[in-house]
Amino acid sequence: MLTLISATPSPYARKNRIAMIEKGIPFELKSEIPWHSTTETPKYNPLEKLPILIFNDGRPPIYESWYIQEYIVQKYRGTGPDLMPTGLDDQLLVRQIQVLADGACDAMGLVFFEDGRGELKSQEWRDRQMRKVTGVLKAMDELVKKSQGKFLVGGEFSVADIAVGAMLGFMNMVETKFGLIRWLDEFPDLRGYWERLESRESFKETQPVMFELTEKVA
Ligand SMILES: N[C@@H](CCC(=O)N[C@@H](CS)C(=O)NCC(=O)O)C(=O)O
Repeated sequence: MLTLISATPSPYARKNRIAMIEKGIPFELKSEIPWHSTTETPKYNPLEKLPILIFNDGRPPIYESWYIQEYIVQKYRGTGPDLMPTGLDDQLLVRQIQVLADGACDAMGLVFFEDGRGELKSQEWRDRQMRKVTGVLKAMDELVKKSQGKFLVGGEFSVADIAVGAMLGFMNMVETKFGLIRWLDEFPDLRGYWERLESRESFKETQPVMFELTEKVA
């Protein structure tokens, strides 16, 4: 049995959860708050970040969400859907899309922490991060328009769709819960694509839920 260390709002861990559900790989979910003192993340990942995939047979744990996706795709080829197109150019495009989706989540995470810095907050820094988020949303909207109602790469559902869907689910949570961004009405095509993804069982089972940081980050 595999164990995934996850956090309930994490778009990164959600990608891995969705991939394993889509492929029918059984795993145990362990939800943590990686900034709290009780977190086990430093025990497994020197970067102290989740998601982390733990094996029960002595293999070392692996971390970094795109890398875990790669592991799942390569090691579980033949189990469930491939989640990766066959041609090299398409595969490279999938990885490029993953970079953008993760980067948008990274930038939004930085906005959160910047907003928590009180008088030390830099508006310029915050604007810079938000520009990245909207830049990625625009780029994804263009890709969706090109894909003409299908999936993003090669017409097949892949880890690129999972990355973009998890990123948009995170942005939706940020919009509805905190009002930090408005994208739902600004990108109707992107919204339609995201809503189609959210209707999949794997997306329904992994809805992001915000947690409360009750400890000072140390
Ligand atoms: N690039 C990493 C980002 C993971 C990440 O930022 N995870 C957050 C939780 S959603 C975390 O563990 N943060 C703790 C920290 O930054 O120290 C990935 O894709 O796995």
